[in-house]
Amino acid sequence: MPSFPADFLWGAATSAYQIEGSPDADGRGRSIWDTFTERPGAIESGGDARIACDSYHRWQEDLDILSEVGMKAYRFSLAWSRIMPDGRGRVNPRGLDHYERLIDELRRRDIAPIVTLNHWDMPEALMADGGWIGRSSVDAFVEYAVAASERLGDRVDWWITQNEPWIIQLLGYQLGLHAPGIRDLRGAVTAGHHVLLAHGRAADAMRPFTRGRIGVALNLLPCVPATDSQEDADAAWGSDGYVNRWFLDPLLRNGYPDDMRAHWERATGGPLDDVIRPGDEAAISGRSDFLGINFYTHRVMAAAAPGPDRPFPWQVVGSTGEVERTDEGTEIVPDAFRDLLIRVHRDYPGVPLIVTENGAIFGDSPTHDGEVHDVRRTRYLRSHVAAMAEALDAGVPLRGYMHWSLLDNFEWALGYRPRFGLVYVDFRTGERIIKDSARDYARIVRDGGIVAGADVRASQVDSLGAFG
Ligand code: IFM
Repeated sequence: MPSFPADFLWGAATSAYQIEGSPDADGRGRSIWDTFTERPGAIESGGDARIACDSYHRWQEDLDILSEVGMKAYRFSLAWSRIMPDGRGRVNPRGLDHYERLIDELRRRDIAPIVTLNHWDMPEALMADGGWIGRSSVDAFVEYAVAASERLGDRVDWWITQNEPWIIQLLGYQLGLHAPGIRDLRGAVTAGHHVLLAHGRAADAMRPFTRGRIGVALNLLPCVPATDSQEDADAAWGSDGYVNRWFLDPLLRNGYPDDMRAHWERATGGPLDDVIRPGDEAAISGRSDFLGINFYTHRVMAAAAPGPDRPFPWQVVGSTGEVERTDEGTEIVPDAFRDLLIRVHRDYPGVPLIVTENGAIFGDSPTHDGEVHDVRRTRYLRSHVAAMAEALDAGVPLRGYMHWSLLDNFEWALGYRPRFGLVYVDFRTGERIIKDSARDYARIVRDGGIVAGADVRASQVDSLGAFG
């Protein structure tokens, strides 16, 4: 019996800021990323996303590619500041027109739209109240979610309110490496809480306008101890609280985990009662029809003393020995992916799962024949599809898989150097070239999984160049 159900949502993902460009088109307002990219040194090589993949203009070409490789779903995000240019109040109909056209065309092609509301590009105007640190951000997000679902709710079956709350909290507000570039530990945990609260409140507010399912995409990282010691086991569990359970528990249980709350309160110098107010946890819990999982790698953890740059008693040490890695050095661990899917289902039963991102940086570019023979991405994709098949066989209610990303794109603070795409983008011309990995993915989709006999050994993948 095949592991993947016939209606499995095979697809690819992007986000507005990373691909669209056209920051001034059709009444778009300024976003926090427009401001952040202007900060000297914020973006590697000083790049910005004024053009990116030019998908605001070339979206039909992107959809042609999705059709050509047989995708069943496309995850993309709405640019918040195209719809609410001032953050609150005025809705910009031209922003909604754009996404309505995109969604209608996807549906005409029988490709399911999976629509993310906040993939990090908050309107700059909301920074007047502290961005996500300000509690009023929750109401602003609800206004936006209502505007989007009022117009688009009848044609979207899958909504993702928030993408990667932990990354917003960590990189945006704790380390200042992403927009809005704030470094404030208590501000970070506050921001993360408001992101979750905004999910819960927005989900309630959207229901009258849509029968689509509403979820959140969490980037989950299995945390494993570096050694057999009890100290490292504690470090791994603590890190799991920081990265995973701090978000899973309030969304899919009844509130924040006590152990991590104690860590946060110790590190930020006091109780969080003024941040996590009575009723907040009840407003977050039980509002998710599905969980989106973004998976890239794991964290190998060791105990460590807290210090000025280490708020919690653990540190990431990485694996020793031979481990397969991406071009960025990220460990490739498909078994951890399978185990994570099984664990989430075991610990939070009854919630359908969609892999809303999974992918890797491999810098392949066109060779003499004009094609991109990205053998390692093909192998990566196959090994992760095999992991999902094992999870499905173990009973995990997995509904879909979105490869990150459809296109090489603007990788935030790292600029354009890291290439995540199934499709190569020449950033000077905007030309797209479908990589070998995308053609192999098309075959997996057509076959409904990896057919028997095809495994993930490098020697076999090496012969995949003939797919085209
Ligand atoms: O590009 C990002 C995406 O925006 C969010 N998840 C991780 C991806 C790769 O870093």
